[in-house]
Amino acid sequence: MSKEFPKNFVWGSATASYQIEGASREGGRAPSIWDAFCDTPGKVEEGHNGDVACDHYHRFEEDVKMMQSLGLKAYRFSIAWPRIQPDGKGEANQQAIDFYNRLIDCLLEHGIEPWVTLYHWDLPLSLQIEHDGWLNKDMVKYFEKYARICFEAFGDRVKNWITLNEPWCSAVLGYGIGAHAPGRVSADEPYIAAHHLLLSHARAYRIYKTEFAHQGGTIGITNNCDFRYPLTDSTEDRAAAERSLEFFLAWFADPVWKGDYPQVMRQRLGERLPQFSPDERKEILGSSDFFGLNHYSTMMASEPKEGQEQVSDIAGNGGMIDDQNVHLSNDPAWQKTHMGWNIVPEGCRDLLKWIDQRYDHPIIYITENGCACDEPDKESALNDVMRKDFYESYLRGSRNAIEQGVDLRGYFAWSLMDNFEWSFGYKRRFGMCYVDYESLERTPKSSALWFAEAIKQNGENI
Ligand code: PNW
Repeated sequence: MSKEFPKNFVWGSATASYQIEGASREGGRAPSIWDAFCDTPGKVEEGHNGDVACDHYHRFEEDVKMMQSLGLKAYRFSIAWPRIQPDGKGEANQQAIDFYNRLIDCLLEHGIEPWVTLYHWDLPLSLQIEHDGWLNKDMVKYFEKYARICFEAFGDRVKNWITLNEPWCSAVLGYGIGAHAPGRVSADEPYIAAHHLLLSHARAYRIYKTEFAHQGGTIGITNNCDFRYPLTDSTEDRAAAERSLEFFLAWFADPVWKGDYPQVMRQRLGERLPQFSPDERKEILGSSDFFGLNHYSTMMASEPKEGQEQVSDIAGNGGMIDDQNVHLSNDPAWQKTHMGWNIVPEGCRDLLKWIDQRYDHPIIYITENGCACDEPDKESALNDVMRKDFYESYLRGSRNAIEQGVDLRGYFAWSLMDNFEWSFGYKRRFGMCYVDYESLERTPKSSALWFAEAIKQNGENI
C-alpha cells in the first residue's frame, strides 16, 4: 500500500480577516456584526475584540515572509466584506482593494498560492441593522455584488475561491444558540439563515462560472463537520449517528451535491425547513468545484433514552439538538484540546470516507484542522508537542483515507498564528506560530517547524 501523499498535495495554513487583521477603523473599514457583538456585554471573554488582533493589516509582509520560511505552498485567508463595501452594498472602497492587492502580490512574490474566502463571518453591520442579515433573502443580491467586486479586482491572480466559511456556524451559533454574532437565539431562524447562505453561495458560484470563466479558477464552499460514532452497534444508535451527520453536514452539502436538503430533515422539520424553488435547485445543484471541509473533533451519538437529558454544554458541537433527537457523549478514553474538543484522528479518516461515499467521490480539501492548547506562557507555547502530535495524527488519518481511495488534495492547518478565537477572545491559542499580544511579535512554535519539515518531505515523515 502506498504511503504517500499525492505529488501536488496542497500544504497550507489558514486565517480569517476578523481574527487577525485589526485596524478595525482604518482604511475605510466600517463595523461588522463581530465588532458590535464584541461590544455587547458578556458575549466575548474579558470583553476582547478585533480592534488590534494580530495587527496583520500592518504586518502582512512580515507574516508572508514567515509563511515562506515555513515552506507553505498555500495560504487561506478571508476578505473583510466591511472593508470592501463599508455599507455592504455600495461601491468598492479603493483602500481595501489596495490592501488585498498588496497582500496577494506579496504572497505570489514569495511563491505562495492565495486561497481566498469571501465570507468568514464579518458581515457589514449595516446589513444586519437594515435587513436582519442572513434572515433576509435580499442578502443573495448583496453577496452577489460583493463577490463580483472581489472576482473583478483579484481574480486575475487568485485562482482558488471559497464562497462561505462554515455556514453551519453562521446559522447555528449565530442564529440558534447566540454564541456568535449576531447573537440571535431561536429554534427556527437557523434554518432560514442557512437557506439564504446557501442561495448566496450558489449565486456567487454561478457569477464566477459565467462572468469570470476566463479567469480559469476553481470555487467551492467550505463546511465544518465533526464525526459521529454510534455509541453501540444497535440499529437505533447507528441511525442516530447517521442522523447527526445529516443534521450537521448534509444540511449544507446535500443541496449542493444532491439538489435538496436531506430527507430526514424534511421529515422531522416539515414546514420549518424552507423549500428551494425549481430554479433555485438548478442554481445550487453542482455549485462547488471541490468539497471544502473544516474538521476538528468527534463525538458518540445514540438514540436518546427516556428522560435522558440533552447535554447543553456541548450544544455548540451538536446544534439543533431537539430537532435531531440525538444524544451526544464522549468516550472517556479520548484526550481533549483546550477547547474541550475530543482528539480522535480516526474520526477524520472516517468522516472523509463518509463524504467520499455520500457525495460520489468529490475532490476534497481539508481547509481547516488544528487544535487549541493550554499555553499560559511563551515557553510552553513554543514547546507545543500536543499540537504537533495532533497535526501528525490527523494527517495520518487523512493519508489513510487517501490510501482507501478518497480524493483528498490538500490540508490547511488552522491556524498560521494565534488569533482572536471568537467568543473566547484571545484566551484560546490555535496558532502554529506564537503571538505575543503585547509586542505583537510572532515566533514559530515547534509544531510549525515540524509542519515545515512535513511539507518539505511531502508528508513522508508522517
Ligand atoms: C472554526 N463548533 O470555527 C472557524 O472556521 C475558525 O474561524 C475558528 O477559529 C476555528 O474553527 C476554531 O474554533 C468553529 O462549535 C467554531 O463545532 C465552532 C465550532 C466549529 C468550528
